[in-house]
Amino acid sequence: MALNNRNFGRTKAIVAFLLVLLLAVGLFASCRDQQEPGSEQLEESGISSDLAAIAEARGLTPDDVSAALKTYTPSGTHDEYILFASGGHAGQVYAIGVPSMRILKQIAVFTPEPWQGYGYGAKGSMEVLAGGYVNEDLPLTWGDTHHPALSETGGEYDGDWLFINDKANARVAVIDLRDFETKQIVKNPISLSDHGGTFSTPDTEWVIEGGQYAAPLGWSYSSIENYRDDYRGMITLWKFDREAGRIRPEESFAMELPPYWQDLCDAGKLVSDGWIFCNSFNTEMATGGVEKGEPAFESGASQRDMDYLHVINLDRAVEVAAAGNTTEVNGFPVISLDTALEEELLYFVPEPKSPHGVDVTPGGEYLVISGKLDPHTTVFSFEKIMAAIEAGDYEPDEYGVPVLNFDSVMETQVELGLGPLHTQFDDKGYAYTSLFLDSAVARWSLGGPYADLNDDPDWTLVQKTPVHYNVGHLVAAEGDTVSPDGNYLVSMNKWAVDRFANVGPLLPQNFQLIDIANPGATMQLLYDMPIPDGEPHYAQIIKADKLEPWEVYPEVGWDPITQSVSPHATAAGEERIERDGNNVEIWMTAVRSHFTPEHVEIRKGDHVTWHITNIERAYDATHGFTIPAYNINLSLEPGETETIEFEATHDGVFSYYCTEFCSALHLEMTGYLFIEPDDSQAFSESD
Ligand code: CUK
Ligand code: CUA
Repeated sequence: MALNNRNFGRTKAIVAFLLVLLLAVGLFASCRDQQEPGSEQLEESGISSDLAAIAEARGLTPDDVSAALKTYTPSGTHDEYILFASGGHAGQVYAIGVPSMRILKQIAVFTPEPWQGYGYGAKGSMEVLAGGYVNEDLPLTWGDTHHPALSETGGEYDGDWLFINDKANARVAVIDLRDFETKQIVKNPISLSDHGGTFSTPDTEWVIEGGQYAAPLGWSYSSIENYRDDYRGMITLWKFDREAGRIRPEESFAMELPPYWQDLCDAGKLVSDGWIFCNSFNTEMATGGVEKGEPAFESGASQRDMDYLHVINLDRAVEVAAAGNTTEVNGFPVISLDTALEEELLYFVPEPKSPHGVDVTPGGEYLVISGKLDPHTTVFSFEKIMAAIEAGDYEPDEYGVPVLNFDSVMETQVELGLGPLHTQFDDKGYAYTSLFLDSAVARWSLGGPYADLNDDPDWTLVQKTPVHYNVGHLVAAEGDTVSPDGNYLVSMNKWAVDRFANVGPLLPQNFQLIDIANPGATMQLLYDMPIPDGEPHYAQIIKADKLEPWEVYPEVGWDPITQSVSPHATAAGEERIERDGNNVEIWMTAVRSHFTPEHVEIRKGDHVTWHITNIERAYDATHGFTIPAYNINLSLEPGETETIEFEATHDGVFSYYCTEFCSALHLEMTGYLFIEPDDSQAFSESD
């Protein structure tokens, strides 16, 4: 009850605060002509407002003040949405609060991350990272994350899992949203790079990983002279096991595609559930070689007026794969192009002009595709595509793939501006398309079943708002679901140029938060957020209350990889060191403010297995653990058990300590690892 009273008092205070600020905004709006807020007007209005004085002193316009009001999130209050953004070549994922745009976490995925103890000795994370190596001899310590995909139930984000691909090395990672940690990385068995991933089917049965740059399948070699015969595109369907929280490679499969460069994909939903759509470019099959006098890719791959939208019958492909009608490539089942054609799994739709991306409307009725070199966006009707397939309204392309008649399946084209790329949707019948060359976001009205949701004419550009600069993807709240929220839009800009203080020639990217809630009003730019760490491509925004992450691990001794109690969980009083020949095994506990044991005595040449359990149950009582020189750093969240394993190759005295400032006596949370020289007469071998 006392708590409720406090909350009530707090709510009253917030309401009063907003009223004063709104008065100030109204006041500024009345002197909008001048743009510069003037103290005279403030005084004339009879409101002597400290807040207005602050706004004036800072040179804030009425728009600035309203943007501040819409984004300011007082200390202790939480954001309404969480945005999961790829970290681009940082190889990670960001979790960002919306509308505050506060970074809440950088989730380590393809790149080791010492604070989280990811890839710095913790055995589970080392194994997750190693799961994505192309080859044991070629450890990979980064990725180029592109498209995060939240798991879905019935086409709605369910807040359970997050997937993301690594374009550079063709890998897919699985992140568990109970603890926001990466649990699995799978390497694509047939391709060395990808792009059209990850996208989730409406019930997360499949995680889509489409290819991009064609190459011989199975990581093999063939000369570029053999491009048309030996180089291939692909799409991989990873089977996701929700119970286990893992991709099942043994139940997954791929499909061979012509050597066009498949770009982005999207899963059908509702009326188009069971189908997958991927755009492509370079159906010219340009092979580059500018240094040899051949046309450069940038011109060679932009000759034709049309490329091909790939329309893939997922449901039937699953049946074909399950029936074993596949060939093995690198031990992985692949539906050959011939089989795909025989089984009628693949169709093409001509799409203008150097297309990028394909976005399915919330009800699944339309596919929106923009041509980078075409000022229009093109809308295709799924119903018309099905009818054209049914009617045999197609001609085969060079590889025998049926190409549907453009005019038969096109619903409409909407002229938006220069360099249209990606599209998102709201709940009011509007679509939002990024315009790379215009550096703008276009709002346009949909038709068909969306026509009655707003008063604007169907399929019409309504408004454009400038962004800064060179927008790639944009993302709307719940924007890829069957029921977008229509609240916020984030423009993910590639360039920042002059938006922030100069920090040298490598500039941050710029996320710009835009208010799209009111269809009658201008889309309002609310906030600029620099991203100083890699180039995020795509993001998804989920309602924060759909996420139910743990505050502490459910039980003491928790292994976050198996999500169950570790066999090496150690309770207070059970700490011990055991030796078996050269194998030393240590069971340690961590609690504010000591490790037990504090002395660990071993010999050079020992093989060390070291288990540490954080026996805390208090929220946020994380301990770290590092051993100098051995490249080890762990993060032990409350309840967590971690294991490290290493060879004691160098003798000396090593102070291990807790790397999280956990308590007043954190500096005392330390101990000595004594590694005796193997020859007890010599202090150090190199002496
Ligand atoms: S791509 Cu980056 S702006 Cu990799 Cu999704 Cu379009
Ligand atoms: Cu535990 Cu610092």
